[in-house]
Amino acid sequence: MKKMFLLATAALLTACGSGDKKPMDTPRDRLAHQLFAWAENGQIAYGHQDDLAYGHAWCVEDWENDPLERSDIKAVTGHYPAVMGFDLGGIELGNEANLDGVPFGLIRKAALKQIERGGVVTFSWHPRNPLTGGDAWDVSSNQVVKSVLEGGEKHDEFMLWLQRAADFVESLGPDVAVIFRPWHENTGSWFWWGKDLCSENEYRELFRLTWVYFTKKRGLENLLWCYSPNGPVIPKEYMGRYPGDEFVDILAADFYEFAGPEGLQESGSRFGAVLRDMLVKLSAMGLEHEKLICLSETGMEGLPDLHWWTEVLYPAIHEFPISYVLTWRNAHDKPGHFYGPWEGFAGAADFKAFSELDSIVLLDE
Ligand code: BMA
Repeated sequence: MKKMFLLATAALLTACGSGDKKPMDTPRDRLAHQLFAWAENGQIAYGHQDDLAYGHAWCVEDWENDPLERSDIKAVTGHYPAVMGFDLGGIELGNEANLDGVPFGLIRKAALKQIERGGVVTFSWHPRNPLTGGDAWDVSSNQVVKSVLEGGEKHDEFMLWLQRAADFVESLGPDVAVIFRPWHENTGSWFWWGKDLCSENEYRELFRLTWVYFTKKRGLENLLWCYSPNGPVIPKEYMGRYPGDEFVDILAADFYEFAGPEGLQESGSRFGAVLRDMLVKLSAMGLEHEKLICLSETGMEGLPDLHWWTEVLYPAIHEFPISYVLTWRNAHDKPGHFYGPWEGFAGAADFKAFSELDSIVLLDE
């Protein structure tokens, strides 16, 4: 599976370097190549959300003067994660800080620091609900997506939201490329752009509108666009909302383990089986569409299974050509809300063992 996928993906990379530019000419080509190289070498990069901004028991306070050297992952392993995620929720309103209180100035500085250290950055976005004024999880109306599309009552306001998000991405400068992963978990129905809240066509239009604005209107060519519905993956459903090959560079999925009443062992093996099945389907779709693939979000809140990394996650993912796997944030203000290890956590040794496996990549420093 790994080999077939890589042959097809090589064609994608050739395409990235086509036209009048030489291959690997642009920051975007180099980012695509980095992701491809990991998969080609049988490696999976490890990613962590908000890693440089805060951890389980700390938070950057004076970001302008902070060297951004703290990281829960580095404290446990001696290395920074190879991939870091940050969220743009709140940028659409012109807020100073995102929905989790992380200043956008800090997000910009942390993203640039991560890239300077040789790592990769991915942005998700939990924007407010433009029709009701609620948050991203406000699913009280199924008219929201429709309202922001061309001709809809919120279209003009929504274009201003896109403008503010694009301004932020542009402020990173022309020399860096990042992964952008808007409108995620869209095969579930917990965000206003979710499955029961808009038609397949409306969703595709939302994604394309965003792509066209960033890429064509603003000329922001330094993005790799990631399409990441939630698992389990049902190809017909996954592809039913797929915006199209022209608008997407990475096929991904978000999928979490929730400990059920059946006990950790059972829940881990159930999760592992569904995850493997998802990755089989994602690999096949990646092959067919000549796209990179990744596990864009995963984890188990609070890691009650102290051997989750080596006994559940790794066995489920290691045979698949995913470029990276990202686990969600270690909230500093909600003690049980963490998905990565931290210094002093009972399961830290298991993460360290996972991070030392040949195929798992963290940064050198
Ligand atoms: C969710 C939780 C929330 C957070 C949101 C956006 O999964 O972590 O606390 O606000 O992501 O980061």
